[in-house]
Amino acid sequence: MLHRQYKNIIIHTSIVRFLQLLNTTKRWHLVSQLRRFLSVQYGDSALLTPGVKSYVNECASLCQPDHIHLCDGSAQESQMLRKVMLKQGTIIPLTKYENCWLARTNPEDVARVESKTFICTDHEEEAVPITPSAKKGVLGNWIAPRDMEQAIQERFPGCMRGRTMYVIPFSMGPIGSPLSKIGIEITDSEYVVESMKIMTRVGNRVLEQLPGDSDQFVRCLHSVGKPKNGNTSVPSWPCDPERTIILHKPGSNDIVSYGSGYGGNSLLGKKCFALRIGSTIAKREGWLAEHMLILGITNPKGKKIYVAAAFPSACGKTNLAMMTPTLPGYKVECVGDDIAWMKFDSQGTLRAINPENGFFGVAPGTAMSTNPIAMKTIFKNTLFTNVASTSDGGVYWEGMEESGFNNVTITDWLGKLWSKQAEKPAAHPNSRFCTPAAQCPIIDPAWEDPQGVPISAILFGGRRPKGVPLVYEARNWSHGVFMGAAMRSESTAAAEHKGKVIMHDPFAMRPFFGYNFGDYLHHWLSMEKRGNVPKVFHVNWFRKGADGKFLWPGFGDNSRVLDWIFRRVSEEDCFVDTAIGYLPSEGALNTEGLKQSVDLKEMFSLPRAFWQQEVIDIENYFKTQVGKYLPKEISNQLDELKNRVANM
Ligand code: GTP
Ligand code: SPV
Ligand code: MN
Repeated sequence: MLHRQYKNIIIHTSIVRFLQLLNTTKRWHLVSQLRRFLSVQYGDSALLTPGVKSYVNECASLCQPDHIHLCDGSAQESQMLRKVMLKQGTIIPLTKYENCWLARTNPEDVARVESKTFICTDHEEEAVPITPSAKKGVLGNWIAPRDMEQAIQERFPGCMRGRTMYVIPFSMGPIGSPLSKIGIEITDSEYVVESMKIMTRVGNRVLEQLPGDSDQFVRCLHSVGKPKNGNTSVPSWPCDPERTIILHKPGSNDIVSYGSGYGGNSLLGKKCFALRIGSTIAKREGWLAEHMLILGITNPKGKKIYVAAAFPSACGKTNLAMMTPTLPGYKVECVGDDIAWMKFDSQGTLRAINPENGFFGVAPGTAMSTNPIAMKTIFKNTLFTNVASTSDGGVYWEGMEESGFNNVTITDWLGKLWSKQAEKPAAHPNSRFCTPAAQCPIIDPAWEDPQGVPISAILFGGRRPKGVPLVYEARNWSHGVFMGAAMRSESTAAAEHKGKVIMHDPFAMRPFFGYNFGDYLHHWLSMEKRGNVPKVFHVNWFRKGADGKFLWPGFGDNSRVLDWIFRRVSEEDCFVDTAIGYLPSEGALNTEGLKQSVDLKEMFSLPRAFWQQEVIDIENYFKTQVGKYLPKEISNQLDELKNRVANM
């Protein structure tokens, strides 16, 4: 209806460039004259700065879309895009709830593809450690500028023919915050537009933040792509899994993503911008961009602290960020569930913002018994992906059994009728909800504070079925940085890994580093000189007993661990010194009112053989993966741990 040929915007841009040479009044007059015969597209191109305009032109001439749509972030626009998606069969309405929708993807496009994700720098070692012993590094993939250009030229020319190109101006972080950054995502997916409108702040307000004469935005080009043979096997979810590629060029703040419409592959503000490009900006500017949730916790005395926690994908960030404490008198409030940008203020306090505006959370396992707050958040204005649906217009996934579902039929994520006897899960293990953060009933009052919230503790954690205790504290900052570097976790469905293996995932950032991990460690260590560094802890909700069951009930009971951390932040003497760090002293973990009996002795035991092997594995990992880039402080920490473990 409101569309205009893409060619027009190119003509339009040259005219606007000319107009910029004129004074404001003359310009305004001419622009309004021009708009009269050029306005066939959606949105107001006069709002674009010259930098944005030339980026849009560049992308349009490369991708050759039929139409260009400049997103204004409005509800009317969403209505229009939903109509398009309904017609294409990309989404179906979930009539049981208010303004909720379900998307089913091409089954070949269900998770981030780490093996096809690259960082492009002139020299390889700027992006990844190069070590003689590593056949292939696992701390990221490097691509040469020439090869990146070739990859683009092989995929993008004409890839949007027959489609509309959407231009999404978005802010990571509250609009106008000194900690926020702006991006422009170009995409040919309505699903991406609607998801970005939930996950980030989108619209004209964002453009107003860009100074007219500068290019200070991250350039994010995305196309779902077209397979070489022209066949889109699932027309409602076009993609090109064979040629999917996700490219980042930190030097020019460029992200280029082709072939996938899913999550972190296509919602480019998230992992691509806020972490990969973000970490390089943060390094340059002296702050931290991390894969961390942020929560506020108030103790029974009314004292409040904020903590940030890094767990790998699908290891419990959303659940912890929204937890309902089982310990009486405690209150948890949520600032963010996935990403933290942290910077010291002029007083030397580490302050964090959540750059996102929504939650892209794992659906399976989310239930009233585990995460009631998420359940109270997600049943309005939410876009679900790859969950199962019910015949009464609702959703279903593994973990929701407790809510009944006896009088309905269930259709699985592939669109097939499903029964509880089926061997395969109804929802894809990486199925997700995409929901506005503001709807969360325990969203923190300061979650959009432009100054960020003060961070008192940093937690690292992962899925460690064996040997790693529920919680322990680092002896000092360098030891804490070492703990982050030595993190390991069982693989999950959030990426393309097969089977359950214990993988090294330093800082929960392994798939998200934008630059050499050795330099990243130096940067972390340098934080101690920049301000008052928080205490560092390691947590593990996932230790299993001999029966193969979790030793710890987790979820709301994790408040007991937060309570101990809170007391340690307040310098309470409630710890014992051990080989691996400070553990809660006998009786220090509050277990009053625990609903199940917990084998505390087993949960806090430090098996000597396990830790001896752990130290060897860490040493081996550092040697083969980080090599000469490993800071001396970190290898010293490893030596000290090794000595302590030897004397355990
Ligand atoms: P990403 O969004 O991929 O970064 O994941 P996340 O870190 O936010 O993980 P999330 O909170 O979505 O949890 C993933 C899975 O872990 C879900 O199936 C949860 O039910 C499960 N989980 C979370 N917390 C706990 C816990 O304390 N104990 C146990 N046993 N499982 C948990
Ligand atoms: C993760 O995998 O850590 C996620 C989901 O948060 S995605 O946005 O796909 O990266
Ligand atoms: Mn994540």
